[in-house]
Amino acid sequence: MLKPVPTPTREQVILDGVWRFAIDSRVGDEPWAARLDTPLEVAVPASYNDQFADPEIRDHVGWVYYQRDVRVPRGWAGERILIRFDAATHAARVYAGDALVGEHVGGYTPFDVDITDHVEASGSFRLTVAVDNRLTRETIPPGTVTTTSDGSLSQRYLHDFYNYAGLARSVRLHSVPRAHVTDIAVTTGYSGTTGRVGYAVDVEGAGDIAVTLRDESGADVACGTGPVGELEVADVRLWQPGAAYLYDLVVELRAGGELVDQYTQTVGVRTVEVRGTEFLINGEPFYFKGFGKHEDTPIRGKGHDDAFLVHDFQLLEWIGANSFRTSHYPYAEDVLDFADRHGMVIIDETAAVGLNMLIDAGISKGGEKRTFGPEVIGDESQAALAQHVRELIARDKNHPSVVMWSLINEPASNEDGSREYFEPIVRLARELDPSRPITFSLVMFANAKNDQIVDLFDVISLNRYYGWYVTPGDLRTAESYLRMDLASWEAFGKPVMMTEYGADTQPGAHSIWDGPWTEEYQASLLDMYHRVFDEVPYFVGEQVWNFADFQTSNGTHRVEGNKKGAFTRDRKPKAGAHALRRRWTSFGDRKPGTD
Ligand code: GCB
Repeated sequence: MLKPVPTPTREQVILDGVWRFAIDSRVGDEPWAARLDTPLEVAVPASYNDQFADPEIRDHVGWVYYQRDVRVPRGWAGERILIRFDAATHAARVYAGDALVGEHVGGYTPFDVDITDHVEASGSFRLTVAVDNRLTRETIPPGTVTTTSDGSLSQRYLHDFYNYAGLARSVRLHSVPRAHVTDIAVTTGYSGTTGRVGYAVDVEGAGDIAVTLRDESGADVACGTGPVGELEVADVRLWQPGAAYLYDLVVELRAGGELVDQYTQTVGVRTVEVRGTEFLINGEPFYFKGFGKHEDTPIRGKGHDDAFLVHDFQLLEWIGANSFRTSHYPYAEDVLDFADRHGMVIIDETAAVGLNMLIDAGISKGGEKRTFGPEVIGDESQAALAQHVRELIARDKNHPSVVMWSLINEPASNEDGSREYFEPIVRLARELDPSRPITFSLVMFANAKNDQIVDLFDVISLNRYYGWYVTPGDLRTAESYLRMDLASWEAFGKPVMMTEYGADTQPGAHSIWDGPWTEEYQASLLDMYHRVFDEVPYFVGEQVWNFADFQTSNGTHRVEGNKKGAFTRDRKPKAGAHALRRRWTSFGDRKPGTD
């Protein structure tokens, strides 16, 4: 799926700004059929929840309406006219005037709505977007909606981060020529100093395809014709962690000698491979240092914000991180573009979090024991996840920064039914992208003895909370548990990494003892984990939970959100951040002690 960008044949109008807004209970039926009768306006892109000082809006369950008037540029006559939503969380219906023109389910992947037949160049139209925040057993992530005694809806879900909703990413009106390039897929490799860029171009309509590869100075380095081909790049400059290099693949569609469409796809030439117990980038063992993150900031919720993007990457560099996981959903495409340009290594995760009935709002609670089956997480959920994986790989397949797919976070992989549910998903991901390894993050109670799916994956990624949920305040016992746990995975002969470890930490809380919630405790816990990691030869990376504090749903186990951040929600370092910086700046992209 191609991101809309202006080219000699394509234009766009960014529709970000302030839109009219209403929740469903405050407007009549068919509110899209006229100007929304509402005093409220809302910022796009941003989740709507925290923008208002109104609990009925923040905690609303169901549809909300966004509306604005849109003018179509006069030069677009004869073009196809589309609207791209980078995300509508979690489902959307789009109306041009009174007409329903598109629908989408899935809150973190983009979709286009073709409105060519409903609008006219130089005309204007009323754009209404209905957005639904409900999570059910048929959605990814899952949840349950119940009707309370007063008739209002109540939402529960199994992950801990707050269920922010709305239009959290950009909305764009864009034009493409009638005959146009619909998709480009690239694969890369090299031998010696010669690079290889394979390409496959899909088009709608007739025409001849020509491609040119340009280096960063703008010089042509290779060219080809036809929809599928392979280009050789002499003296190739590789895309490396921390040292990005990007080529431009300029794709042209011509008919009768005339340019019909042009699109430029960036390309980073690099290889990724799991060999034995090593994770290799460009044939070199790579050691992941970094975090699980969230898209989460005050007021904006999950709204994408370029200033936070720039600042977060600055902090990642400051702390010596080389990677992060897009926990627990695909992030805005702008984040991956930025990572491509800055050599950040990404584990790209789906929105499949909470496929585990032993967890409630992120906490192990017992409760409903069985996760997989027709009455619980069944075929509809599996179909939704398959569709989500298709959309994720379609969007992100060309990003050199993405080195691995994380297909699930903390499923009940220790339960019967998990293999039947996940095996087809793994097969699908491998079919769609044979070039990247895949992983998933294992929950604490899925271990080397009872896990039923880990053999399907390339890398064993563990989420472990010894010293926090298990033996809090007792780092000595935690250390022995961690050592035993890591040792138990050796027999699998695969690389092992930690995708979550950490401790909630209240900034400003201090102690000379092992006191949970203090800054010293977070730093000591991290030091303890690192001591153990460095003993394990098949260990390939450490990603702390979390980069920054983030908002959660209400509950007595969280104080104003999850506080496991190395940084506060407004990006101030805790003592743990300084401890991480000392460690991570003391070695490069290889495992400590192997340089
Ligand atoms: C986990 C989850 C993560 C939670 C974290 C916690 O295992 O994957 O989403 O935020 O634990 O802090 O409890």
